[in-house]
Amino acid sequence: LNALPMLKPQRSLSRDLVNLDGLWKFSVATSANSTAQPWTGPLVTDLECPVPASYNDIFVDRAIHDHVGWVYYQRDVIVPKGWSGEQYFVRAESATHEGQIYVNDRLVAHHVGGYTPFEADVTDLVTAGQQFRLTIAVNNILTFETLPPGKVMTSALTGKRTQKYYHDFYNYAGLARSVWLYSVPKQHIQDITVVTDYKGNTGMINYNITVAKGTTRKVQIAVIDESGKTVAEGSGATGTINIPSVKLWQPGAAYLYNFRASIVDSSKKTLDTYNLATGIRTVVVKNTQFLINGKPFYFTGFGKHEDTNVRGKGHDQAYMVHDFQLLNWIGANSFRTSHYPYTEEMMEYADRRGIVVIDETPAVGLNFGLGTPGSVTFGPDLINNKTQAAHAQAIRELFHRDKNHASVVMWSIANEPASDDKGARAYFEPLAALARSLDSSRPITFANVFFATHVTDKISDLFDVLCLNRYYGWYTETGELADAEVALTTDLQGWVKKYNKPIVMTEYGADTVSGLHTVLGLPWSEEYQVAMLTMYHRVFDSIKAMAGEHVWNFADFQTSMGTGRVDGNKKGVFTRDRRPKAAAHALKERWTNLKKK
Ligand code: GCB
Repeated sequence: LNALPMLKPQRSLSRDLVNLDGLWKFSVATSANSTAQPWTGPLVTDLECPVPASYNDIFVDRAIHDHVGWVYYQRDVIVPKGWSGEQYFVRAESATHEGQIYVNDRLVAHHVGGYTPFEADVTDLVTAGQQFRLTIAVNNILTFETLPPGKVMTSALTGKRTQKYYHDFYNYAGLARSVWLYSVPKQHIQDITVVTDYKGNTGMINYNITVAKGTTRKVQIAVIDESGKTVAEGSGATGTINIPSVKLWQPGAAYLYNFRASIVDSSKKTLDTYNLATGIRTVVVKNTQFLINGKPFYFTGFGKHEDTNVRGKGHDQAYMVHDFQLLNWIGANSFRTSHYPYTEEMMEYADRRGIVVIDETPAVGLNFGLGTPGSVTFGPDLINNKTQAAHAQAIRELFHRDKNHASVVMWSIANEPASDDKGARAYFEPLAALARSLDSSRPITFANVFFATHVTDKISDLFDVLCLNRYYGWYTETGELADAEVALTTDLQGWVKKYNKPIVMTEYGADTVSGLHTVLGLPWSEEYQVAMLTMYHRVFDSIKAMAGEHVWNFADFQTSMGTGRVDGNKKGVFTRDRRPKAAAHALKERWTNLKKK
């Protein structure tokens, strides 16, 4: 098991951090063996790779682009001399899909799972004021023991290794998020969990704090509003803080309190402080309604991807802010982190912008039937107990990282698994139970694939909300929107009849070549994308249980090579460089009008 990392590092009066982003020395392992040990010395390479960025599209080198296996990033780091007496850590926000951190010659951390943070305590290895060689080895291999699953293939003709996988986005790899060196005092706050509620005008923050071993001093809490005023105080590692005249966190109207936890000694000296931005809101599913702060919430927005030109999945603040501007422009109130946890910066930004998030694990592609009808997905040599263990760990790590975000209103524990497969229930029942045991304050869901119908699906009763991905008019009834409308209506009515639960259409869309126009409104044209979305909306508006619509996808994005994709998936409402297709204007009109209602 990966050890769960501490709270996201931050600078406070007691904590410091050094950002390690920039150009790192970079090299690709020449053998499949991770212990080829290039880290025992300075890397011999003339390549430098930016962090954060996926490495695949950076170099004009097909061998690097297609590489299967380990790569190495290396740089020198100095521990600030003022840190003596502190405890300090190296933290990678992600290493896709497996990472190993080395301090000089020593392996200090190993982590499997490409989209969650991990860290190593390096206090005893490097003295404050000294320099060390930091190497991070990153492996991009996917197997049936990883999420997402995959399989390494070897060409019978040339022996070239390729990574096969079952999901529709490119297997970008490397250090796509920031790397940090950070310090905390010896007596420090390790973790905070907040769950919020309100009664009348009084807000409540139920909290639980864990402190480092050896912490002897008391925990104190102050809650500070956006104007800087302390509005409530408390003490003890666990409890409830009441906030009079509370300002709720609302979709589209964020309000964040600073939940400030401190460790204070007997002479009132503060040893450690952590500031947690906390929005007070409730989420409840009641019959077919999704209630935020007691009011029905209708999701409008997109399934997104972390995907841009050149940097691949590399986090980029300009794109992050611009994407949120576009969400606002188009009238969207939410998105799903399809199909993996996004960078923590984005979750914090969603908290601040009042954007609602469905937070998804990297469990995508647990479905072998998509290519070959009649095939089985769950079984000893397929998606098996080891996949399930990795899946459980992915749920633990995601929930641990994102549990305090007001923006996160629901967990999606998988995208389009073969939920009609014989083994689906045995696989998912314990995972749904685990999710509930970790967080009883948020509903859980998974995104259902079209051929696991309300008749053949075996797991939807385990979840709170029906999230459906549907492609009538695209993969089936291609170009025949009248047929598609009947099929979609019949499908939705089937779910409505069987379950008393809210339905969110978490994917619907059509590949659209930006600039392609047809007077007849045929597939691939901008006209067709508009017509298809309009048809879906007509159907949604006729079904009371509908609780939202997320178009697939926010923007065009890169996929693996194949005859069904032209330089990637073109279902974006925006192009990959974020220019609007005609559908963007149509959606803006609908969603802006929905907001007014
Ligand atoms: C889906 C998947 C998504 C794909 C999309 C498509 O059902 O969930 O990852 O990109 O279809 O465009 O085919």
